[in-house]
This record gives sequence, structure tokens and C-alpha cells, in this order.
Amino acid sequence: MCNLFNKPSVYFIMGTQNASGKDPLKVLEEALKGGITHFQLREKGTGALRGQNLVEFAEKCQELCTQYQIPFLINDDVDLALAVGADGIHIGQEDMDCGQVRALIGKEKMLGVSVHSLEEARIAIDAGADYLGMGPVYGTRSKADAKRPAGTVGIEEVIGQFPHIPVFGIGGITPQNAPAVWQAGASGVAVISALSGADDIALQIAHFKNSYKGVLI
Ligand code: 3NM
Repeated sequence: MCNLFNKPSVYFIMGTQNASGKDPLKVLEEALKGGITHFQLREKGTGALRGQNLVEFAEKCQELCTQYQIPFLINDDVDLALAVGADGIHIGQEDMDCGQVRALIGKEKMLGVSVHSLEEARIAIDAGADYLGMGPVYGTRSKADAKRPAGTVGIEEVIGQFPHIPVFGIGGITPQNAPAVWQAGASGVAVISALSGADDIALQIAHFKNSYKGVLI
């Protein structure tokens, strides 16, 4: 599983609400063409797709990710992940218990967990998490209930304690402020707005990957 998290990973997260007025499938395809390493469908908030509309949209995302051979993960919704045969699921602390999710999805699917402390990291790893998300590193407008920006100290601590688990920084990350996230030892950056809102998504992905160069780990 670890080779799925080569540095520098650029993990794109998007729901239809994040497409900045563009066709979300076009945004996803641009990102896939541009070289994202992971994609997570995170359909949240007012106007979010539901029911059969959501299933159909998720299937289209899954098809695109399969075409570009990029793992397709779903935020929080185990039933949807199982229904569309997603490659994995990502959960937060307020979602289902991670051990329970692992039991439901089996060993093959990827499980990502958002954590905010060493203790939460330990619990997630014990329950079978394949990677962790830590944030918000910087201020974000993409998550209504985001905690206060925590910087990169927590990422460094978790990697210091659990060097084998891939950790993604999330929250307000741009190519300009990403070097601190790489410096902290993160395997990747998880990004909504700096990619979905970019005029040239492929160029922005290249900037993210270049931001890793020259960072001594
Ligand atoms: N989770 P942007 S911050 C989905 O702190 C999400 O766990 C966060 O979006 C956390 O790249 C966040 O636009 C939003 O800031 C990230």
C-alpha cells in the first residue's frame, strides 16, 4: 500500500459545490490529466447531490479515475463507497468509528482518517488506517466546521512517532505555503480550492510538485 503514497503526493478533494461554476467532471479530468495522485469525492453542504444523482455522479468520477489509474476515495459514506466500488474511504473524527469502517470495507480498500493529535493518530493506525490527514494546516474556507489552523507541528509529531504511516497536510495549502508541509515530513498535500479554483489546474499541480523540490527531508 505504501507505494501508493510516494512523495510528493497531490491529493485532490472535490464535490460539485467546489467546482467554481465549472463542470465538476471537467475539473476532475483536468486534474487527472495534470497529475494528481489521489482523488476524494466530498459532496457536502447545501445543494449537495443525494440519492441516485449522487450515485451516478460518483460512478462517473470512478470511471475517470480508473481511466487515469488514480485511486478514487469517498468521504464519509461507506454505503456509497461500497455501492460504486470505490478504492477507499476517508473519515473524520465525527464520522463512523474507524475500526467499524475497516470491518465494513474489508482489507483491500484504502482507509484514510483525519486526526488532530498523536492520540487520535494512534487510535486510527491501530484500527487499520492506511494514511492520515492532518489539518487545518492553514486557514480554509472550504470546511464550515474547520478547527483553528494548527500549522505543521502536529504533522511533524505524528511522523516522528509513526514514521511508516503516510500523512497528508490539509487546509489552505497552496504551492506557495506547501514547502513547510513537505519540510514537516508529509507524504502529500490534500487540496480543494487551490486546485478547483485554479485557472490552469495542470500548471497548479506542477507548481505543487515543484514546491517539494529543494526541500530537505
Ligand atoms: N478537512 P482547502 S480542512 C476537507 O482540517 C478539509 O481536516 C480539513 O480545503 C481538516 O484546500 C479541509 O480549500 C478543507 O483549504 C480543505
